[in-house]
Amino acid sequence: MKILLVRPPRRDRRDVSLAVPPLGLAYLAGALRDAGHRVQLLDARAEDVGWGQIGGRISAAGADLVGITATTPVRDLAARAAQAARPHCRWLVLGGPHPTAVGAAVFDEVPGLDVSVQGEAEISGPAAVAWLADGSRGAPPPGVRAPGRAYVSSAPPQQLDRLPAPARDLLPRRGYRHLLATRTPMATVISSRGCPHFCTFCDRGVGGSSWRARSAEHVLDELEQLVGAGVRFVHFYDDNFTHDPQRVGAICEGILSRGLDLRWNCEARVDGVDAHLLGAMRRAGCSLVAFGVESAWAPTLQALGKGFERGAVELAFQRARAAGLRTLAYAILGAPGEGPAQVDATLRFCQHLRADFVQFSTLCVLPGSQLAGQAHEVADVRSFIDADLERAVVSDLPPEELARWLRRAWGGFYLRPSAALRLGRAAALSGAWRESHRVAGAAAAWWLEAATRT
Ligand code: B12
Ligand code: SF4
Repeated sequence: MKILLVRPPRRDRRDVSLAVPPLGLAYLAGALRDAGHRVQLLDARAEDVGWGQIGGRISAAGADLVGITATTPVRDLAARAAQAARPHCRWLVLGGPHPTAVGAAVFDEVPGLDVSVQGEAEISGPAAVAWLADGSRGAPPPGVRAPGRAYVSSAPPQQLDRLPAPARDLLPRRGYRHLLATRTPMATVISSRGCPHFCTFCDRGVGGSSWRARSAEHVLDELEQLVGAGVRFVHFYDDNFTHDPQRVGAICEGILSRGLDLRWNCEARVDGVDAHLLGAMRRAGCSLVAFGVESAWAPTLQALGKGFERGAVELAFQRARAAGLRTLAYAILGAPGEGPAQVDATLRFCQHLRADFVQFSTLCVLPGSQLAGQAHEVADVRSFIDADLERAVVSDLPPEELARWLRRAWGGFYLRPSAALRLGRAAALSGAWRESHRVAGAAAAWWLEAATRT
């Protein structure tokens, strides 16, 4: 069968985020190709394909089946892409975190779908295609949801080393950038899936709560292939990269013993690293670790289910700095229960940590997260990096005031000469400077809008 996998276009010019490779679609493409299908991948975001052109591009692919990926903040864009695709294909399929989180409701949100695939799709994706091609006879396979039919969930693959490799050859050659990549070209890698922790804002619907890892050897083989193909920087997007420190240690040793000329970043929990591991990571080319800091206020950390205290955050940042690593802190401002004093404390905490970069957000409710089950007032507060996303924000602070704090947070951190220089250097090294006029424009527009509202 001829299959086209699609990441929908950007909403509009307000979306200034850099595009990183849609690795989930690449994994799915690899599995579909292994099952004997002819697969194409259209990453409209990276290729700058707009809403005016998407229908034409889909039609030109001549696919029997079109598969679209969706996260919740862009679910309406998936619906729009589905509408554009419907006249040009026989079967229309949706997959990704959003359909996984909302179940049968997706058929009302995205009209015209034949099926949605829930969870990881390397096994259920090809099974869905076979079921459709066979006339949709009998019950849909596990993990595949069809309108009006009974649904049976699928178990996520356990032996990750046996999964087909992501079909990166189907991705566009240009268009991918990560602001914190210190070299180009960059790639993303997922070396493990799932996370056993229970942060209340996190939707682990796709990866699940059991941590599954690829072996160090398997990861190293992928890194070696990437380096062979000219890649010089990798961002590990695992939910919990350092969950097994021994495995990370083996990856680090392998990078050195195989002589891989690679720099890389990863995401980690503050309680998942120690000085020894951070030192090994640094020696193996790690340049930055991103940590979820969230808040300086203990009751917020507890309410968010983080499972660590402020002291653990301080220790992790100290150790990372001592190992020569740069750090990114993810901070959440104005979670329920927080007033101005607590938000201000978090801003001061980020400076006290001497984080090299901070990403300030508000607390958003995602379907599939524990927060979604709790009653709350929802507001509409966005910063310039997520101005285009549909997001439900919860806070006890009035929206105007939360917006003011967000503005103060970004400005207070990045308008310091040292941080501004760091940001400029990051933009230059990562190639993001090419898009900096768009980001700067969006930041200025957001700033002005917030200023005129207050
Ligand atoms: C890398 C990443 C990003 C990247 C880019 C994402 C991308 N897809 O290109 C960046 C940094 C830009 C990003 C941004 C954001 N992200 Co993000 N991100 C991730 C992360 C860490 C890894 C994604 C990944 O590669 N996973 C591994 C692959 C194997 O899984 P997958 O992508 O889900 O794909 C599998 C299945 O979903 C399925 N599938 C996917 N697409 C399709 C399509 C079809 C047709 C089929 C059949 C199947 C299918 O098959 C794939 C293979 O098994 C995930 C967490 C996670 N562990 O997945 C969060 C995650 C996807 N992000 C999330 C969120 C909320 C955001 C932000 C809103 C963050 C913010 N600012 O608050 C923004 C919004 C971005 C947007 N426009 O949608 C949520 C989404 C939850 C939801 N219900 O939608 C996640 C799940 C994190 C979480 N646990 O809460 N993100
Ligand atoms: S936020 Fe990170 S640590 Fe917390 S549950 Fe999600 S993936 Fe795990």
